[in-house]
Amino acid sequence: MNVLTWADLTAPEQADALRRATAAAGPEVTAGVTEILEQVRSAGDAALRELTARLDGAQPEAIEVSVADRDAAAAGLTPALREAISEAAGRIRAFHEAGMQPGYAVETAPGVVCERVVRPIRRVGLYVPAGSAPLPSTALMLGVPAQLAGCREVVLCTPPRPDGTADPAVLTAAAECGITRIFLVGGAQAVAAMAYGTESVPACDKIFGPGNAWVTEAKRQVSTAEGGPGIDMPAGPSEVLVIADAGADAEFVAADLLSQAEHGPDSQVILLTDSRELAEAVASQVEAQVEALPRADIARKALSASRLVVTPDLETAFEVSNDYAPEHLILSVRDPQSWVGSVDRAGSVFLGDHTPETLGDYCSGTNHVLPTAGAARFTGGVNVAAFQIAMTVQRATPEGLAAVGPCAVVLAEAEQLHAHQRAVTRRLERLAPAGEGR
Ligand code: HSO
Ligand code: ZN
Repeated sequence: MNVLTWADLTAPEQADALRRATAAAGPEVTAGVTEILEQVRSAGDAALRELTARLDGAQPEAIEVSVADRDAAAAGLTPALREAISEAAGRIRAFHEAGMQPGYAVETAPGVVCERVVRPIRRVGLYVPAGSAPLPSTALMLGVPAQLAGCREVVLCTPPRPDGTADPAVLTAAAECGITRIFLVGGAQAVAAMAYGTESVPACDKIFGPGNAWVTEAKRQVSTAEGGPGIDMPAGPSEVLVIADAGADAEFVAADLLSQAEHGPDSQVILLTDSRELAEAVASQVEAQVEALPRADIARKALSASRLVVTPDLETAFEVSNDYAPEHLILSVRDPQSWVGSVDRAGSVFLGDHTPETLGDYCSGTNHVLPTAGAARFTGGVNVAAFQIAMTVQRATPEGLAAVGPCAVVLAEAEQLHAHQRAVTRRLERLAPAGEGR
């Protein structure tokens, strides 16, 4: 890993140092996805069976997992894993529940009450990937807030294993969140099934979850089609940015960088530090630690595009980080709490030497479905509100109409929308017929 010196870089070189590998799908993925969507839309379950056999090399007995099979899955797990799933779910539930926004009502003028009422999205589709490894934690991160929101129907799609069955830990996590409708479908075909519906998979109103380029492109295509479902957010390759000072522990920083690098060859890994010694120590720690990882090959690929950058001071490091808007930001600095005010763009922030990203990935309580590719400029991660619709309700009494109606009349006049205007004036006239004053 080579170390860059921020102050020595020209502006274009600095921009280059922050550039992400493009998350946009290439033309073959775009066209391939369009074809899969079309196939599923026209042939339904038959298309799902054919695509699953061809792309996943699996032939599940049935597309849907029975609740009995779901419940039997937990028996195949070690007690430690069973307990970890429910322990993590408990903390994710506690954190997400505390963040739920109740409705509210405001009397904006005498006799005019405006309310916000919250309704669950009726049917949501959760995608739980299993590409290079099944991710039961993702089932919890999506299933818990869906359950708290009160979604009437929660559908979960996950790719089958080569023997045609589902990963038992994913099934157990789904059971933990009360999910009963689980389908053995992966990739773009899963997104197509949840968007359009097939004989067995119900069409969903909103589709959530991370996935590879095919899944991401499929979400993009179905959500931009007329009448298509909503989606959570663009979920590109995962990212971590660490800001470290001279007092940071190089061994821990390297371990955090590697935990991100092992996700995939396109994972984005960045270290910003005001200490050259620390940057060099981290570089050699990474070399030493990567050897022992079972996923060393994947991590090495990601590391080849990683950046270790020495900034003139920590303030510059925070500016650079805010420009980059990372999915995960780790502050390995002394008194990290005092730096939180300097962060205004990041998906999830981890403070100090004892808060590895891994805690947030699994079990501290926060969500791990977070904005990547710079989307932290305008959104946070998945939360209960993402599974809800905020609807407004209002009611005016005759006095209320008399109080605010004239304001609408003037604005409607300015917009030359006379039907709008008359919807108010006709009523006002009834309240105070002409000749009765006013
Ligand atoms: N770091 C990933 C989430 C994850 N890590 C799942 C382990 N399992 C994206 O935020
Ligand atoms: Zn992770």
